Amino acid sequence: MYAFVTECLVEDSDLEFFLTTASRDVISEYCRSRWYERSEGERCLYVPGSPEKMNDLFIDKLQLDIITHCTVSDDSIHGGISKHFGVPSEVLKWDQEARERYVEYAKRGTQTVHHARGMIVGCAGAGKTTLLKRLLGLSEKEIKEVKSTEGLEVHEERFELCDEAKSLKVRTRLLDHRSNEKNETDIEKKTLTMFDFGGQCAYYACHQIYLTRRAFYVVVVDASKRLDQKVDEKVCDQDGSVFSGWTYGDYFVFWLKSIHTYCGSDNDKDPKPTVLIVATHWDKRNRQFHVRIFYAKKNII
Ligand SMILES: Nc1nc2c(ncn2[C@@H]2O[C@H](COP(=O)(O)OP(=O)(O)O)[C@@H](O)[C@H]2O)c(=O)[nH]1
Ligand SMILES: [Mg+2]
Repeated sequence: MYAFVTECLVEDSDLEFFLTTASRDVISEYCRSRWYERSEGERCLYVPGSPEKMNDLFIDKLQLDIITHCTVSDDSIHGGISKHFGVPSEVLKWDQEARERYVEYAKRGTQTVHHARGMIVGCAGAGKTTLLKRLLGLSEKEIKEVKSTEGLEVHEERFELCDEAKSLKVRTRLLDHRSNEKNETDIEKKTLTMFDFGGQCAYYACHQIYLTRRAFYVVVVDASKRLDQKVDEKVCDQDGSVFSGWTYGDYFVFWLKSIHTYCGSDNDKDPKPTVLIVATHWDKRNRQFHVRIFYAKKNII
């Protein structure tokens, strides 16, 4: 069989015929995508990446099982698999066991949920938590009681996106996670979870774990401060850390760079993360602020 596969399938049309008519088991056993690195003695027939139709036939034949097939170690086929099944490309980078679990669940049936994630980042004291509380519609009195954020606060599915009004609505009835109860209308809703990152340097290392391409970012910056001004030690204890002596501008650049480093993609076709810059303390703003921020931003992205 192997001799037939490698010696008789010379033309594209032969391969196309083979991919269309051979059994799934045979294709699974012999076929691999173009840049797959075979192990010693492994017998394989390479399916060319172009014309695209060949890869599509290969993927279509194996169906969801291609996600757990060894050919996934070649990332040149990831785009095709993602497109075919709507599988996020991250899944294809998971280890074998995790991909097997994914396929097992996917075979049981899938359901589309619309859920977005927003990350509020920036220097300690910039006004991140205050901004979030305002979005949550809290009173001025409640906002004034805001305590400094320790670590990370997750406001799970607290907002709902209203398509018609193109606005956000604060959700009053939240899900009961203990019973994991989600009814049909809950599933249809487009919800938003916000992550409020504590600005203290001590947490910075673990923040990076949460940075994901599948989120939008709000970088908060205090407009009352000059970007070349050193951050107040009382607000952010940097002593003895790599952040020692950092300015407000350094933090701003740090966050923009972190987002682009951890949330960018090797593939140029993937959308870039959306970043909103919010200037707080506008009531006490520094007159030069907008000009400075423009230049700081220009130098990095
Ligand atoms: N004047 C003024 N004070 C603000 C504004 N936003 C936040 N603050 C104050 O700045 C301090 C730090 O705010 P907080 O939201 O805890 O900052 P975070 O560390 O970035 O979460 C608090 O005392 C807030 O009341 C603003 O727009 N104007
Ligand atoms: Mg905070």
